[in-house]
Amino acid sequence: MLLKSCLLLILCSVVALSANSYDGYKIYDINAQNNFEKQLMLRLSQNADFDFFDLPRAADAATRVMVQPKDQPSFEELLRRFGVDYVVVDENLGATLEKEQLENQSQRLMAQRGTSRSISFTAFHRHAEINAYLDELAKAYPSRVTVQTAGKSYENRDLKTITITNGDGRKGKNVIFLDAGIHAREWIAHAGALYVIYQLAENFMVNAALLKDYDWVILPVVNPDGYEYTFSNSRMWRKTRKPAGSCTGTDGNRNFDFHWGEVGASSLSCVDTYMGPTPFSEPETQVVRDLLLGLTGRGKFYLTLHSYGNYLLYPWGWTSGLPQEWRSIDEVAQAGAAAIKKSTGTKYTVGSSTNVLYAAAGGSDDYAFGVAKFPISITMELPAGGSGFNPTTEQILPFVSETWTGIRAMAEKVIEKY
Ligand code: 0X9
Ligand code: ZN
Repeated sequence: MLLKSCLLLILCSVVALSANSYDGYKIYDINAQNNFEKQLMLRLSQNADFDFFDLPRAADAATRVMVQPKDQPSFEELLRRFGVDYVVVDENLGATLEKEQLENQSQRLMAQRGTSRSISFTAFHRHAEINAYLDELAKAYPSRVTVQTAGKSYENRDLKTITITNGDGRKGKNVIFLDAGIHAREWIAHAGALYVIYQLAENFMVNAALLKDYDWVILPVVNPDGYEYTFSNSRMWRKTRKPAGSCTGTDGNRNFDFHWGEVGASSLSCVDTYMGPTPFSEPETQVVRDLLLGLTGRGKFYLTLHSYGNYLLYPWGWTSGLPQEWRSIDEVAQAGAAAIKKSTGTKYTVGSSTNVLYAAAGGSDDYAFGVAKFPISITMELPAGGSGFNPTTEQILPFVSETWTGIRAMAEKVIEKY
């Protein structure tokens, strides 16, 4: 037993060391006070060396940025020279992540003991475990749950969807389509999708009303290659993993063919918001496109989970103009925000992507609304944990259950309206 846990510990630390590429990385909170300082941040955000966790916004100037050791002296010098207000919120991200990784690893192993399920809400799980969970549900509830492989990722991983029904056999019902994890590092989003699946499939009696006239189709991991890479190599990876120019990966949420590349997307392949060489250059975005188009007519609500920032965003992301039907989408999003506020007091900001966050074209939400004709299309940015993308394992359950409260309220509103 002792030997076994020692071996495990050594294995864990080897994994931790190999996965820790953030030694000495610092995270700064920048509080740009005036237009000049905001422009300075905007400029820096276009440089691939600086990782802006919450991409600089037009309205709110506070922004969080991760900087590698070699750039820190010049970065701090620049901030000082221009008198920009900043604080260091993590002095050594590598050390933080190493501790968290060991904790997650032990929670993962503990969670799997004594249960027939491959996932839990006390740890972040690997892609293989998530896919195994979907298969377990299909086996446990064959009359209500089916799992399909909708396509493959660039590295050949299965992109599995789970369809949850009430088992009454009625075909052609309206559909709520939910996905998560187009951005690899936003782990709480993947967990949020799993919690929705858990509620609908395993807590069916309580949630039966949500499945009476609607089927749910859920793709919990849009970008499995990126997700696995955040475990094995680089925790803060955002993009897909297909080689692109001299770098790797495309921002899936800039790769959809709707006003592609017009605004808020980079044509430089090393930048985190790289739009890709062509629209739908990535097999993963092709899968989402085909699922969305396959649901045109039946698909009433598209919800895509991201983190972080507590936002419920709707079209458009490519322009500050609003779609004619914005009031209906706003009503649904407001219902979600109000339900969350009531249950936990957490505040969500509701509005169009461009108006409350920033303009960024080529997103899946705009495509679902503008091309696949989903009347309600919403991006939900879950709350931050740790320095943003790394909530602790104890935060998972409170975050995802709160998220579920919001999703349930939005779904109820959609079901009432359509
Ligand atoms: O920038 C994004 O892709 C999303 N924010 S995140 O911090 N998770 O990266 C917001 C997307 C909002 N929708 C569009 N701009 N279309
Ligand atoms: Zn995201």
